[in-house]
Amino acid sequence: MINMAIAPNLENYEQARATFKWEEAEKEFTWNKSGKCNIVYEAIDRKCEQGAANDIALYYSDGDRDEQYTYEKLQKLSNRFARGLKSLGVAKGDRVFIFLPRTPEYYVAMLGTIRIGAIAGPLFEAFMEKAVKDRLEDSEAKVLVTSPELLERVPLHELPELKRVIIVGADEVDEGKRQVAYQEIMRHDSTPIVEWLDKEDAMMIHYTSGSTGKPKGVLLSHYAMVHMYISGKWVYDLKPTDIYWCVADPGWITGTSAGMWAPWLNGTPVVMRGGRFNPEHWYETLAKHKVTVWFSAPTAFRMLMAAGTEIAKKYDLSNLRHILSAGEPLNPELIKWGMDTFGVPIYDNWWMTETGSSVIANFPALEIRPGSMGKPIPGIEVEIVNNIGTPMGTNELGNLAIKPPWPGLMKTIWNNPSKYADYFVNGWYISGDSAYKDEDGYYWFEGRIDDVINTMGERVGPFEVESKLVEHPAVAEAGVIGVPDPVRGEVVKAYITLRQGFHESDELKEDIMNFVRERLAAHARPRIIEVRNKLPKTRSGKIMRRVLKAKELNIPTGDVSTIDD
Ligand code: 6R9
Repeated sequence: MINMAIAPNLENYEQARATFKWEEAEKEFTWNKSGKCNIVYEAIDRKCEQGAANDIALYYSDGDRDEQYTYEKLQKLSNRFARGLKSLGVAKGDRVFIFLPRTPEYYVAMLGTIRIGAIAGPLFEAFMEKAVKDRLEDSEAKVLVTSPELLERVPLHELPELKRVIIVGADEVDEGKRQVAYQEIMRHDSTPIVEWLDKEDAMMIHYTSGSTGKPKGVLLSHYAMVHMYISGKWVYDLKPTDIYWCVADPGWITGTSAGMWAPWLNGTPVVMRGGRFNPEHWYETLAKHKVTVWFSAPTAFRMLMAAGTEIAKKYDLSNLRHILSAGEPLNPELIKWGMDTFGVPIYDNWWMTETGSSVIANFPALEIRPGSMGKPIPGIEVEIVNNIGTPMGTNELGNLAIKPPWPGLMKTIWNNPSKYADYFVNGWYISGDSAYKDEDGYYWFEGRIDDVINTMGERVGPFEVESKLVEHPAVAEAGVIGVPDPVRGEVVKAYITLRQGFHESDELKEDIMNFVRERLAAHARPRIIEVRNKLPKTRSGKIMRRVLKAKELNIPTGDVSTIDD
């Protein structure tokens, strides 16, 4: 038996891997008696019942607002929101999407939605019209929670399933346009309301990008709470006495799974900082709230590094115990920079939207191996397998794979069971990443196997960008790849051919970049555009991104037998 309170360390790690069962962690939750559960009850209500009602659960600041929320306050606000949703006819299983700036109302809406068994769909604030529409359409969302500014990017006339739009921060709303004011919703009473659910019932949908087709709706269940709880406890090493800031936007999995669920399930207060990236504001936030555990990402570290260490020196950051990183490879130089600047280690951890929570980690109780992702957390079996799902030897490069099931594993891809089935080969979940394992069981990340682009730690699907590019009047065809970038990991590069009558110029390229930025999302816009007379294609007409990439990186193009001409 593993002592649940203490993360496995180097001495007992192997034993923990051999003996830890998720049922042990399940015992910490209420369903053990009732058979039913709800992640919101566990994260918020139960903390109130256990005497933490007046403890701070959330610190929020954005330069304008400066607020604190106790567990009880979040409980009451989310009860009001939940009752308001019910009054609109929202029931278990309905999709409620949230498209808001990073503010406490984001969390209130998430908690209120999930509390009544509805499925929350968190969206990233930077999405533009096309990205918003695709996600609301695919999920058949019934309610959207948004702000007056972001509402302008919601094509209501093209979304007949969307019955109501709750607007946060509007003085008045247009009821004829299906709108209802947040303050109206919040007039409902705050007495407790919880829908008791089966643990496999749906909790939230995060859309994420693959290499082909539209974004995929990754559906996570309430049972993921067990995994998020263990990641919080062992990987992020969170205690109720910590003050924890995860910088990720709740529109991405890191912002919900690691940003709200993992800490609250462990009774750890959360810091949320509104507004855009700004080194001064970030250091000020760390100092002001006396943050002890900070979760960020390599691109942000590189941007802080570029801004200069002198800025950090102006603030008292002595409360930091350690820093966490995920989303992209964490190079050893960054770990060194972290040590020099903050005097604490940065621990890398690997996972995906689809895995629900952390899978491989340099967790604090282990010894860091800089440059590696670390070791699998006990309870999850990880392997390197070949293309037919057969395990490979140590130091052999192959597919990073995981043995299903584990609690955080997605339940399905919304509306697309065949896409879900595509993830599994010979009984293994295939991540799409390539990696190898060393003699000591540490895993080393190599790259993506498919064409998915990772820019600033955010996943961008080339197909979504290509589809948007060809809507521009000047663009005939487009092939999109990721190219290495010293700060952002990768940046989006587009190869295009022009329609008749258009000529290459800097202005035209600028216009095309802006077109994608304004209609899809800022982070997805190509930062480099190269005009070609033609693009490499298969005989069936598919653009061969692999060939573009090989040319770009000066590596062999591989099998080109299907190339046309
Ligand atoms: C949590 C998150 C998943 C993809 C994943 C991989 C990359 C994540 C990483 C990492 C190297 C790490 N990734 N963690 N690469 N080292 N520690 O980022 O989820 O947005 O779904 O992205 O991100 O390529 O496949 P998501």
